Amino acid sequence: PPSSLPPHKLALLQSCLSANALKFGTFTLKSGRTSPYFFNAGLFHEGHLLRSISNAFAHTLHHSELSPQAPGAAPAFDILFGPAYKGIPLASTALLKLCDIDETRYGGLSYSFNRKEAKDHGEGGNIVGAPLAGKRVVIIDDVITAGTAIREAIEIIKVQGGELVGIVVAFDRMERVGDGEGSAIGEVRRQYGVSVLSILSLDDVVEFLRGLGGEEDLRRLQEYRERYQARD
Ligand code: OMP
Repeated sequence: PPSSLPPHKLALLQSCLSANALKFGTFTLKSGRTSPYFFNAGLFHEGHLLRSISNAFAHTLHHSELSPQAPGAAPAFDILFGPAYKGIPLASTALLKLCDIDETRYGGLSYSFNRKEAKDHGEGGNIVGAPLAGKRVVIIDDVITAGTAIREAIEIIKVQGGELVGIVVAFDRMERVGDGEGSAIGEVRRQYGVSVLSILSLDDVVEFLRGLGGEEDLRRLQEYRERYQARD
């Protein structure tokens, strides 16, 4: 049967396959788990792929509670923060796409990112783009597995005096953290009380493969999901 995924998810999944950003095989994750698939957002470097992923981020934000659509309502965030390195093009191009959607609404918002190496000369500071102090910040990042990378970004925002209001990731692997039952996204949501959104998830990939008829990959993904899926 054809998959029932919404168009913006299908479009990004098609781009993932054309960029080879979604690979099936045997991979070792940062967490130490052995995974039958891997999502590599660094491969969205061709213009049409960057357009596709930035569209998907902008669409997700624009249709979320972070951007209430009531007449006269303004976005609930000031800055898109893209953690170095992979978050940098994602946050900056997502903002550009938002601006294309509605310049009046999004034209005055900013992006920023951290430097990986501390800078002790020149303009100083380790944030490039808009300073975070006193601003409502949304993190834009590639993948969430155990949530380690996201927690590092949250710490940077805190140290800079920003207020975390949301997180959008391209891919939610929907995994349990360690031996617990909760998902990485669920735990961050509960701990910080902010919306954590994703464009694609493991469930979407399973659904997509079902439509394509990729038997062996599908079986391995379902096994993995059975083993590591969180209950939230
Ligand atoms: P956590 O820090 O465990 O949430 O893992 C997220 C990071 O793992 C990403 O920022 C990537 O560096 C890497 N990763 C991927 O890029 N794609 C995957 O499919 C899985 C991982 C991973 O190692 O878990």
